[in-house]
Amino acid sequence: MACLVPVQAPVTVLTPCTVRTAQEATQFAQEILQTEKIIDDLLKSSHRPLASRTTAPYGSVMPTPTTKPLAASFAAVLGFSTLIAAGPAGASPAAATKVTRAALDPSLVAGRGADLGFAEQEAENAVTDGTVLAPSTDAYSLAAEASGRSAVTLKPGQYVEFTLPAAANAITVRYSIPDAPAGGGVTAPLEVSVNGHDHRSMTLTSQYAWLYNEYPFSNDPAAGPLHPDWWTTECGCVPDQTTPTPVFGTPFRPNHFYDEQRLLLGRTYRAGDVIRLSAPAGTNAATTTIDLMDSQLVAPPKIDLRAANVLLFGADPTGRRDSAQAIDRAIAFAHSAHVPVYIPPGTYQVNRHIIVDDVTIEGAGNWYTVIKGHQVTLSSPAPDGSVHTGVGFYGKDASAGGSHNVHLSGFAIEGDVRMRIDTDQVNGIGGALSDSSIEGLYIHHTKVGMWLDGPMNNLTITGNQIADQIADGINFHTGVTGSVVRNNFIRNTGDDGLAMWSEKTADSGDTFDHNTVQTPVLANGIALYGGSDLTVSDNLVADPIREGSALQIGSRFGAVPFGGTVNVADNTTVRAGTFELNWKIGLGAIWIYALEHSIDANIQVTGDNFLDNTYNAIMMVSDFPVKDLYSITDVHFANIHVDGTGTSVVSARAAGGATFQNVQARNVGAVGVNNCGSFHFTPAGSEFALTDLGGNTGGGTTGPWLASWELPNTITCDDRPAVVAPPAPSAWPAG
Ligand SMILES: [Ca+2]
Repeated sequence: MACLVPVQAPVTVLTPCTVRTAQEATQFAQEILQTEKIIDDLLKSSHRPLASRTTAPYGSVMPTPTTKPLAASFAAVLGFSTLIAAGPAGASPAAATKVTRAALDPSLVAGRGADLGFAEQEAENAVTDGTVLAPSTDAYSLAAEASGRSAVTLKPGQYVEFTLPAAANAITVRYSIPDAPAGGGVTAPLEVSVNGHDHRSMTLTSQYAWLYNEYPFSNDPAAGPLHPDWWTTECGCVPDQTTPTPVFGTPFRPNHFYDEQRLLLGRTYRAGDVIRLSAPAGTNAATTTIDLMDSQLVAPPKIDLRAANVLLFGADPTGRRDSAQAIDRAIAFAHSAHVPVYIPPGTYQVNRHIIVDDVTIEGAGNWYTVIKGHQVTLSSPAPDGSVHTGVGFYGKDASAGGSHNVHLSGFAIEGDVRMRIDTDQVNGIGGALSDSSIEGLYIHHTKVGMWLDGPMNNLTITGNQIADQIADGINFHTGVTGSVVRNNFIRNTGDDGLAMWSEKTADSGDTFDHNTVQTPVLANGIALYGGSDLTVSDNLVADPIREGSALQIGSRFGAVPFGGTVNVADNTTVRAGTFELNWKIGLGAIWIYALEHSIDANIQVTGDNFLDNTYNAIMMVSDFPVKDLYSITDVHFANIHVDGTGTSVVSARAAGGATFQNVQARNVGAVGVNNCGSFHFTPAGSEFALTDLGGNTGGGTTGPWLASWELPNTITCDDRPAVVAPPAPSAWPAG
């Protein structure tokens, strides 16, 4: 146990009650100093000595009870104050490599999506002697999974370099290197230099990339189809009922090619400084593909001297010893002492769930405090069906009452999940968390970043980054109510980026607001599966790749029907409206899908911008076998810009109807409305009616998108109209 011990007025710090002897005190001090050493290692990857560091160790006497001296010294170490690194002598700052958001000019997405303080620069806009990949949206290709649908491939000895747009002390590199010949991934070096010096090396990995085959996917590039008894789109057949048995090339359906890695640069560089990423001549990776680089100025580590410091309870910040029990002890103490738990900078090994209830856990910031685990195979399956466990912070199960008043902030969770097993609870955050908050985490290499199993109420998720997941980014599953997901950045999920899944019990009163979701390699950017009174607002969704689109409102997966009002307001999507590989038709950037029930809730789609749609902007569809069972009604589109469609603005393949007001379109590649209704093609027209409420202007090669001749229900059904690639999106004239 630990106590609040006044060390020296006016400072009070927590020290362990068990520290009673000089020997124990010395041991404690050594552990603290060891942490300091780790912090140093974190911060001094540059060659500059840390002469400026003048701080006392954690937990020792500080001049004042504030965190200023220590924070200030970290600031100095990081170069926040006067220690800005010098640029090339006599050189004026170079023009910065173009800064983008989701590969778009930021002015096109102002006020939408997340702002987490980093600047995105696409490799395809940078200086390189490598090969720029031709843009493509074809699934199973490096280009399609890249941000902006392009990247740069380096051979050994080649480079790509980015001119910083603003001062930065940290970068994130999104990259892909090949798999091992038999699967399982490889590691390979990437050299990083600034202005031709300050060389350092990153170790890239493909151990968390490269999935193959059919759901739930495989790490084996040589395997034949996992489900020869399933209808398979590549042959348009059921393989094991087909003679001769079709043979599929290998690797079969390779995907999930990319990974990202973060690097603290150890000092602050200036706008105009040039960061070069090089595939060294001797690299074992035949190709190193760089998609983009994010750069930012990371704040100094946060310090909380009044909290229960996990080091006092035996946690090992070097990552060598397992720290799970120590963190448990700190939580137990914090719970009884009514103080937060603090996890200082370092890497902490945790290979199981940390159960949280009525506790606040804060790290020093997600660049400094890393909770990292390896996947563990259980000797026998857990009651929940898991056959593995791994690092994660879990509320209690809803059936046990769930957890309440949990507040997690400022740390990273680095998992070790390489395969999708849907019964495994190997998520970054899990369980039921009511009246709780999750803020400022970085979650990487888990199955799902945050998988919440309700019923539960009032969770706020803000300012988190979730990357390189095997499945979803965040999923509100079953009876999650009154909860908000705001200002989060989600990239490279293996399933939906953000989802509300009302399986059996409705999610209601929830909001996804101001999030950015990029490159989900499967499924949708943002998906609502059933539920009531839901809001999806001011999000930015880019580059969905297959079997999904940017926004889906879907009655499927055993979800309860939609109810109340569903608001989809002021979102921007780009390069969505993908090709559906099973149906072999193009989708819409927003995809409303009645598969298991009719959709008759009040759905308001207002203020959204659908940009550079590969196929359609808007699709309403019921699957063919249920087209006479379910319809889509009470959907209303207003104040929308559609800039570029490969095919139509609206594709209707269901019974029902929708209203349109001030839906302005340009660069439309096919007939404005592709109306099939429910495929009876009677003289009365399509079973889907469009209502023109005025202001629906613009169009493309075929004239106005919503021409009077199309109303209310003219059949214009065409499964596969020619695709006209639209021009790049541009600013919409004012007014
Ligand atoms: Ca890119």
